Amino acid sequence: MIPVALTIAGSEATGGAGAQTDLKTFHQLGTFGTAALTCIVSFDPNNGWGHRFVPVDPQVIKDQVEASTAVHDIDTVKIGMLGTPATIDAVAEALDAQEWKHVVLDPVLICKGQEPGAALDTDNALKERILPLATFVTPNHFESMTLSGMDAIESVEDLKEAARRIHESSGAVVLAKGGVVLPGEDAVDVFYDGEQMVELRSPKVGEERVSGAGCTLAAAVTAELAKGATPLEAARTAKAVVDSAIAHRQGGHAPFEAVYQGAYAG
Ligand code: PXL
Repeated sequence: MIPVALTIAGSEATGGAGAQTDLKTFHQLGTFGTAALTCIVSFDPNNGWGHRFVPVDPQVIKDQVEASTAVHDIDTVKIGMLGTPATIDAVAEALDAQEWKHVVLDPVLICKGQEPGAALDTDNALKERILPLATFVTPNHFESMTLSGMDAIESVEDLKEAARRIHESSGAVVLAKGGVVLPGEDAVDVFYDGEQMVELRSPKVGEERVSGAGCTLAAAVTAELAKGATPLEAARTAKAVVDSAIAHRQGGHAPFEAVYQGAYAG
């Protein structure tokens, strides 16, 4: 049997991020991908490519998880963009319906195009309801500050401190991403599982963020865990997948480029 991985994530129609990215990554890494959509994001080409955001009905989210887990034996799930407190409740309830070996959380906190007030509610609900269920969490620079309560993360040492704090509060394995935000020639991610603190480094590919890099990283971790890798092995492979996906990125008519996973050979 091909290992199965489920993503619970938003649709981003252009194929650069969200569930589309997760499924491509799952496929490239030899897993059978399934998806439950939480929301539909459509960039607006006539309004600065802002996010038009429509939540999926909470019951429909639960129905999708029920269908996917009824057809397949799934013990590994990735959580991506959720978007509203009602969505978060639905996903927490859906996850409660069975045991999971791995719950990989990409803690997408603020999505452009949302009301700041609504986003704060969403952040708090994510921390209260989903973070405690996570076994592996992949915060970016901004999310690491929010989840650790640190005011600034300016060095790899700061990032390690954030990873420690997030692990202590959640119990999850943490892969904190420095990305292009931290200074230096390398993109540095920090892995911490409560015992090992490991720096994962690779040369930065340009200084611009590429759409979908975070989704790809968490999806690749998910696929590798579904295949039986250890968390550290999964993190190392995921970093290599993201490096390849950024190197082979795809441009278009939007001012940002998008990752492409299809060139990763493993
Ligand atoms: O990259 C974060 C992200 C995740 N999920 C969806 C998105 C985005 C960013 O646009 O649209 C659905």
